Amino acid sequence: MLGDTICAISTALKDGAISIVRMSGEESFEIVKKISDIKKTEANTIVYGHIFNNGEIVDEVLVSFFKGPKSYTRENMVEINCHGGVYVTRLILNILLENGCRIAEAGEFTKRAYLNGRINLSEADSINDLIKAENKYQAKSAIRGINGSVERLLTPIMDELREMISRIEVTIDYPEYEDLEEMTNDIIRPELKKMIGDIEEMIDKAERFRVIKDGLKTVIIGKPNVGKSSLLNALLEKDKAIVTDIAGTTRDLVEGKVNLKNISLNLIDTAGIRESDDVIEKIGIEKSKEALSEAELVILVMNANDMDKEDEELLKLTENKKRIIVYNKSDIKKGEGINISARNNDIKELIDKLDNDYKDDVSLADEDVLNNERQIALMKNTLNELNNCLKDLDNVSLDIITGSLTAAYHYLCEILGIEYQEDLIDHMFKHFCLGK
Ligand SMILES: Nc1nc2c(ncn2[C@@H]2O[C@H](COP(=O)(O)OP(=O)(O)O)[C@@H](O)[C@H]2O)c(=O)[nH]1
Ligand SMILES: [Mg+2]
Repeated sequence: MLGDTICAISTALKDGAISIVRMSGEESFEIVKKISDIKKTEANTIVYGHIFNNGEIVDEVLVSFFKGPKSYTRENMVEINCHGGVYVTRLILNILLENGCRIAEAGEFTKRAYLNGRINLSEADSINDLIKAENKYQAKSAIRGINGSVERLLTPIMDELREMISRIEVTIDYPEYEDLEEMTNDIIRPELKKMIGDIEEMIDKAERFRVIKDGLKTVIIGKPNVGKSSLLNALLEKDKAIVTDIAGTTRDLVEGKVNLKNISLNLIDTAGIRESDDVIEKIGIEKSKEALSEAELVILVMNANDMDKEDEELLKLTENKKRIIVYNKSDIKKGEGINISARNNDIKELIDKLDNDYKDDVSLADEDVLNNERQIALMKNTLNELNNCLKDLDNVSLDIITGSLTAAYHYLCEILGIEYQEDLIDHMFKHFCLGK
């Protein structure tokens, strides 16, 4: 238990049928008794009653009582269902504050759930992800996360790693100990390689799924007048960017989001890249190059009837990027590859290509995958440590190897937010007790 009793309005603060004001902490049942005519505060019941302020009825409410540890935070919790007006809801919150509650910080209920050991850190991440989810993939992966997907994913690797560390430790500290096979580089190397392979796959899946969930940062590039803005408009199905036959019309970046069947694109239309003396256009071209460097996908637009040196340069500029080359103005002339006519909204070949390229990744929604940047970054740290280990295996002593392995293990614990030392020590202790 963390001491004080906290409260907050848990529903959106606008007019609605009902609002929920929540409390968590030792005092929460007592506080309800102080401010209402409810005297029975039994666990797992919903009680009808009235809240009072200076002897006057403020609202007619339904109050749910959750007795810790069987509650969201593992503490005693109360949820007051009141009428949904903003005024009444705020008034009830104020009455709670005047009667011994403290206003909760953002996320504090979930933080208590974590600190009291009901959920791990990755599950807390997922609760936040679910609240913020904007599409079915984000929601699906968040729900899996709340139900322990990351722990399921990490447990086998953590078990292997822990086993490896403790076996090496025993080899170092008890060379005479014969029940356990002595650890040598020839035993460690293949195990390490397997772990590295598993982790690489995990990171790769997480990154591919992140694109499915959050959309792909896509930049439309091409020389002036090839039809970039027309393509943006066709994809967005509305006239967002200005289209003219004057080269250099688009000077600012124009953005929009489009949801295809399998993938969402966070689209940016750019100023056509070319040599220019116009001051404003030049700034636009700089911005285009910047957007290009950050892009996860480039759609390079060209016209088959008008290919020249500028197109060659753009092909070169984008050669190390993931890109799709499209020939626009196919009504005039077709090119070798994907043909579209943006002005006529004939962009099916491009859409099919995009949906097809990402169709396999969609099924990742039904697998356990790392959920967010924090987890992916920590997983990359783990990978780094293990790669170092593998590299140094023949050159350094076993205790230095255990140092790297322990660091790798530490990062995995950090993903789940668990105390790594205790966990490791427990495990090693078990080994030491074998027959001793
Ligand atoms: N014939 C033809 N003209 C097009 C097509 N797409 C765009 N245009 C025209 O090409 C000119 C330049 O288009 P715009 O989208 O502004 O090109 P941007 O400079 O690359 O953004 C405009 O006059 C468009 O109407 C197309 O598919 N076919
Ligand atoms: Mg344009």
